[in-house]
Amino acid sequence: NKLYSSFIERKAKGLKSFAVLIDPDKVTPTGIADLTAKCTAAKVDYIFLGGSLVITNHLDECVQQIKATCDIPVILFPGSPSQVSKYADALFYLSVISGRNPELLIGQHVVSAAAVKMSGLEVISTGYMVIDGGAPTTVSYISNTYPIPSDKDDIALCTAMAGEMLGMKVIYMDAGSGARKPIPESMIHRVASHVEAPIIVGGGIRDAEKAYLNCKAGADIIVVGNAIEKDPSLIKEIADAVHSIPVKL
Ligand code: 1GP
Repeated sequence: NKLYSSFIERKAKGLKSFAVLIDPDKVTPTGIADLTAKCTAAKVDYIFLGGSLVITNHLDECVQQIKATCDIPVILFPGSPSQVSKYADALFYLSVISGRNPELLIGQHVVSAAAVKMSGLEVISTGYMVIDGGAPTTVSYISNTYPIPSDKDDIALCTAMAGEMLGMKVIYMDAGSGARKPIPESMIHRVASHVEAPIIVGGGIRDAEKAYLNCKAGADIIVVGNAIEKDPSLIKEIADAVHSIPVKL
């Protein structure tokens, strides 16, 4: 459990982490090399790899290219049960606990369980919470679930607590890729104050200031995809902001 242990160790020290999300559908081999060079220079902590669709069939190659060009751990963030690659370091085994779609709570897990087990990947049980991002996002459409309203901090908290008590190891709060409105700090703070599991926050984060404020509010790992695709110089800016939070003494 190397990666999960790194989450726990970093959280205990108050160290915040920055993850760059790569969508396999949106990158080329040269694009990957450019991106991983920037991630290495910026000291990015993790690379998350996945997308809601994954139209192309080159997940294995994509992971291998990332691994060949940097030492940053790659964690699969699958949008569907087919997105498993043994070349990655770990896999978020996501249960969409914000929704009431049984397929995404347990159905697809049953379908993919044998393949996941045989892959030998480190499996990180993840309570995945979709939060309303101001307009329907791909994740709310594809998952066929209602997101948690962004002003219902207590619903988010109780959902995260339930996930943690069911044994989920991390809580992933996501406004959805390209969300108009990222998750409010008040909701992150409410969840973080009563949940011990590491908290990943993403969706619609476009600048270093929001990443910093989310960390101050209690997020442990900040994930950014869309904004970085548009402006790769943000990788360094956001990484520096996330890493500027002082460690616990
Ligand atoms: C989506 O949390 C991620 O699942 C990242 O969202 O692409 O909006 O940064 P963005």
